[in-house]
Amino acid sequence: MGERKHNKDYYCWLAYSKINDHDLLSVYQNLLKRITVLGTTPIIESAKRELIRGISGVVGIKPHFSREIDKNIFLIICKISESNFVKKIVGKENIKNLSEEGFLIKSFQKNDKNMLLITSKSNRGILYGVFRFLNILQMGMELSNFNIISNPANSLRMINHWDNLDGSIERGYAGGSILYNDNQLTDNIQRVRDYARLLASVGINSIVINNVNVHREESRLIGDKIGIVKSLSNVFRDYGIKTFLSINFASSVELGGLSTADPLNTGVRNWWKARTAEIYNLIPDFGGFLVKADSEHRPGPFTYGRSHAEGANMLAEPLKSFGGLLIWRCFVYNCHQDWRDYETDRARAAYDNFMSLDGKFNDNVVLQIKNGPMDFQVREPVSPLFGGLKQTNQNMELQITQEYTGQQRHLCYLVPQWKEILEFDTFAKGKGSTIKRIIDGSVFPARYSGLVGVINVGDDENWTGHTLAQANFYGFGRLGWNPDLSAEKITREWVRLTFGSDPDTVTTISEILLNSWVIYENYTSPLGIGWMVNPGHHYGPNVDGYEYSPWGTYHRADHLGIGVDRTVKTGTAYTGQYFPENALRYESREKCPEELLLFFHHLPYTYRLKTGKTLIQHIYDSHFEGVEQVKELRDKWINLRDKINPDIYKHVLAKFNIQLEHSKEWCDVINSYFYRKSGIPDQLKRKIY
Ligand code: GCW
Repeated sequence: MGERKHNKDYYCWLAYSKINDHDLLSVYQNLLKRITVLGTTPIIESAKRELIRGISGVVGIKPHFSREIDKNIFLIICKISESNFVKKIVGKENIKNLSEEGFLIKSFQKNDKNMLLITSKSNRGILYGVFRFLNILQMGMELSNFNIISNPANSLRMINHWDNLDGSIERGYAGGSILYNDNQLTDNIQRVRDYARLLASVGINSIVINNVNVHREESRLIGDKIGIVKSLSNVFRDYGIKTFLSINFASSVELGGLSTADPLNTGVRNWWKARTAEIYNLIPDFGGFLVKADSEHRPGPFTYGRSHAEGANMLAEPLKSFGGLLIWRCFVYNCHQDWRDYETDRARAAYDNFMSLDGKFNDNVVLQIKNGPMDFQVREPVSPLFGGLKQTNQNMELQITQEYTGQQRHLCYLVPQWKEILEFDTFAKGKGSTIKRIIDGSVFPARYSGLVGVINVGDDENWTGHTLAQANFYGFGRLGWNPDLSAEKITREWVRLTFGSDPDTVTTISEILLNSWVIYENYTSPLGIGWMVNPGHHYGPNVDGYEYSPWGTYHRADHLGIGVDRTVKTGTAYTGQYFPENALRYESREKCPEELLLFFHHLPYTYRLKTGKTLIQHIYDSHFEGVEQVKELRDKWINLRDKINPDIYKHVLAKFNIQLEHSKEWCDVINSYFYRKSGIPDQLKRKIY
């Protein structure tokens, strides 16, 4: 009905372009003109709408739906419980192996005819199966011999929005909020629906719709502004996505007019009980709350001399009777540090604050831990809380929005970084206790756990500012569903769905993406040191930007050396928070992985790396090299000129031009700084300002 036409990049990986192969096209047309779909729930209706969109696009016909299983219809889509016939086709073994949200795509024969079944135990699973099926069509695969069982590894696959009601987004780099405007719900609800499709297509099943920094206006989302939450949850529900809210720990004071937010105070407890009941009265399948407490000036239980377990459990209790979750962030650290203080170490903070609380949280509380101990830097070790905590539900929080990784002006494709994190072995329960197995609950049993991403979308036509940053969104979803997928596989998939199947295009764009993270690292902050950005907005180089400020993010560079001594022997003893296998590696200069060397050690500029180069020479070289590598990325892109939609081609080229300019600035600023500090010249005598 007169749906607005958008630019191509609006449709992301769901553009559903028509396939070129005529023979295949007529096979598809024949098989898909009628489809059996049983069930009439809203999620099934979404699946049907998606089938119409997808098949109309890829195959060029609009399918008709039948509500009966008929031997003349090739494709059957329904829940297992809808039909005994389907149950038989699925078979006992598959029924046992399918999880609640998983799906099965299975070829079978009936009366000598090939047929195909998409089935699941749940409506959600049907929707996920339909999206996968539409991928299969886009890839132009033959529709026979399928027996795909796909279960999500993580029960929580969650997006966090840092959107504020006024329409701004904290750390948003793609325009304003798609959810709110001027303290109201957006008037473009169709866009929210389109967004829900994108989320469901990569398996996201929950969403927090407002910033963890909950200000005055957003506090009202659990009060007189709850209507906004209800409207959004109506959209997301149809795509199998549960809606959660970030709440203000001090709401009982700011909203309820009480004099305290003490979690052990009966008045406070009753206030939350009543609030929670009212929310569920309006939104019976509401997901729960996310809380940032005692962090960066947000209120929390510390004010009242209470622990974070007491704070979290107080909120979790009333949620429990409605099946809700309480998600509590571990991003708690001292942001009033003095740079002369060499003992306080921000990296230690999450572990120091939460380890002693292991086992003290209610079973519907999930701790949300950032991937690293600092704050989404281009390179950090993995937070030692993963594996440390054994009796606590845990989520890992990743930042899809590129606060410290080029803010969607630079290309920095994060899937390789996330893969490294997920594959990291904590040794918590012997070898193989990888992060991916900790967050999916298979090392230590967890009732609820999973992967959370702070999303990178805004109201720019292409959602993510930089069109290639859509790949981070896609890749996050894919890893949440299946962390075993390789970065290469995810990348090629995304490129094919977004740019079509031309082999040269797929290979080239995949290479561009896969190399971009390390390139970004090369021309920014070396060897795990991080930061060195302009304070506040965090874009562009400023070596001492945070060096003398209270945020605890120091590099400790002087005229002799650089790096933070976090060893047990002579430093802050942060290395001791890891299990021995990792602790010993990090403790030793020689064994420490070089990309993290300065995170763990303070070293002289003359220290020799494994390449034989001195530390200072490495800094010079990697920065000059990083700039050259950006040029190479741009050249590769230019070579694709005739193969890519002209608008997207121009847009991405413009981004690469900015990236190149700004990478030069990084290179110049960093190299001049360290040349001046150390007095050691570049062996290759390149120009250093
Ligand atoms: O990285 C810091 C960001 C803040 C953010 C905070 C957090 C939402 O600079 O903007 O606040 O982390 O994760 O709470």
